[in-house]
Amino acid sequence: MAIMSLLESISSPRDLRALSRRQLEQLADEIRSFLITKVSRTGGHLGPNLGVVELTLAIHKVFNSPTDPVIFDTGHQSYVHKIITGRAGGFDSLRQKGGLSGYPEPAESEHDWVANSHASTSLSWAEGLAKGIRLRGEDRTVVAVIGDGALTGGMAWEALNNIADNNDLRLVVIVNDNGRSYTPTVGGLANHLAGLRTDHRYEKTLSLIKRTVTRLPLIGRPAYDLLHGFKTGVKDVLAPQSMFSDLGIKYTGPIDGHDITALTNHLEQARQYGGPVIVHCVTRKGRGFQAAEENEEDRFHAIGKINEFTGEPLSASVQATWTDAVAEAMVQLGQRRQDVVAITAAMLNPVGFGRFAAAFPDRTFDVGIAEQHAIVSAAGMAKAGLHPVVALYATFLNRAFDQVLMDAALHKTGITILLDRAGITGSDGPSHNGMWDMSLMGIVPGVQLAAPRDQTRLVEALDRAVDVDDAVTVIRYSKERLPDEINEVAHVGEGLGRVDVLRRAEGARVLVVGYGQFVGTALSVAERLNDQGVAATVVDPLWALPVSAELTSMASDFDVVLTLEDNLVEGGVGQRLRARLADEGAAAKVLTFGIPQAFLAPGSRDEVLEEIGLTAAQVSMQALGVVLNDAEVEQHTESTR
Ligand SMILES: Cc1ncc(C[n+]2csc(CCOP(=O)(O)OP(=O)(O)O)c2C)c(N)n1
Repeated sequence: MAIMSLLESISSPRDLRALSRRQLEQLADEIRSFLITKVSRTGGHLGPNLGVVELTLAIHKVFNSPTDPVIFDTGHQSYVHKIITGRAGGFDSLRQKGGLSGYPEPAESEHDWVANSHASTSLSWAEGLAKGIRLRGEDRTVVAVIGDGALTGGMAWEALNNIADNNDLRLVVIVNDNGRSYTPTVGGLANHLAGLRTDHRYEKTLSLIKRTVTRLPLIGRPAYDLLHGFKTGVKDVLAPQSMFSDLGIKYTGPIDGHDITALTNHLEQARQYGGPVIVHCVTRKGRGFQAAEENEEDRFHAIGKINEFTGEPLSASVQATWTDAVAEAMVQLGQRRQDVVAITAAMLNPVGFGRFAAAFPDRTFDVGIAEQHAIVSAAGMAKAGLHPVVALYATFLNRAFDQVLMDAALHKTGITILLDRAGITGSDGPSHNGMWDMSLMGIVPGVQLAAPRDQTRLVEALDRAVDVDDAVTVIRYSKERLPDEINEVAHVGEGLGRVDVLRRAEGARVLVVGYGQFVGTALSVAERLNDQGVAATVVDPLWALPVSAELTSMASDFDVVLTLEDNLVEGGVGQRLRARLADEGAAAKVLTFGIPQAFLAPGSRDEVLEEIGLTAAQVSMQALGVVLNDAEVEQHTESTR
């Protein structure tokens, strides 16, 4: 009982102020136990949060949130911040419908300034806030916490470029350096941070200098200038100076990110400096949880439900995922085709490229959290005679839209983009649903997009994609389990125009069009309609984009066409098909079922689908109303527009 007493006494950052160093250390221990117990039951980003316990305590001890805005880059490591800002009670419902968000969420607390989750935006947010605060003449400091992984994203460097030019911005940038993104962070920046971290001669000399400096009665700018002078003096002989200093931004570190005293001292100095300061903290991802610490590759970046003592997954699934199927297909492809290369943006294992990397290390490129670069780099490799396959989570393609459009597509480069986690993903909240990709890709000239319904169709699509050397091919698939094989009973057309008939009903007036993960739903809708005496045929256009002449011609033979998609209705197959049918003067009425243009609240995938009316039961009920009562057709069509 007594062991939880400190944590229970914390309901706001103010409560930290009176705590001694020993009490803060005890609180850190309690928070770690709390996190392990709670997150092992709900799933979530355990490792990153275990790494920032002391850091977050020190931030809230030194700064005055929410007056001083604290921005966590990506936001997956904001659990400790949530605990300290009065939300410990919400952890039983973490990432669940109506529960605590897995990311910062302004609707939850005034201490959350930004609802982020796509990486590398924190420094731009912080720089903007700091400029606003400066112009309004307010006495506030902005704090941004950015990981070494997020620092590989280009936006972070765009922000630093601007920060370096504004030496009176009240901004403290904390680099949370654990050497890891999902897996170890790669690239020149990672090497540079590692150099700073590991050069012991430099560290020793610096600590001597710092001890001397902190003994001097100097704070703020004079202390920094003195320290900087010393560091510049020793840099050439001892170790590379931080590239941040070279940019003209004050830099301090590396600091032990688990030493609360060192952290609070450095942060206090940075606060008093009155200009932008980078505080480089070295932390250990997964710290304090043995199972995580022993997992060198990943350190429990994101977990499902686990045993809180052993770290073993509670429900080890035996059913394969789409990602597993991609992993398998890529290895086979790599053996057959020497020109195929794999590109990942810091997510080698999550996108299933680990096996390809093991088999073909020279042909695998992890570019860091750099989706834009990934696409243009792929275009460059294609021009050099390779066939790059870039795998991203569908939501992160949003960032690279211009690069797909103006670099890859305009230049007619043969690249393949694999979009994992397409469609509703659910518990990561509005930003992680893969619901924009098709609508965006649909306006890019020349793009061909497949949404396979099973493993056979996935492999076929991939084989075809790597044969295309003058256009961008996109293949999207769900986070869900890989469905069993679904064979066609007939098909029309070939190649891009092929449409598989999955269920044929004699005399049917209704056509159900489904693709990808929604083929199962489409079949179930048809069955339900059939049970109500309405015959329906089901087809799968294997290549969802562009909408083919074959699909259009087929649809024109029906009175009512239902399109079902795990993508926005806006810009989806249904809307495009409706437009094509209208152009051709066909009478078929198209009812479009898909994701509404809205930011969807977190929940499980099933809960979200229910919420937006996309379960088979809901779709068939709606469709039935329309089919049985023609007058409702117009109304329904309007409401889904
Ligand atoms: C634009 C974008 N791409 C990819 C991701 C997926 N992602 C989430 S966290 C993460 C790694 C972040 O590493 P780091 O910033 O070092 O934080 P750590 O988890 O190590 O504390 C990645 C790649 C993302 N959130 N946003």
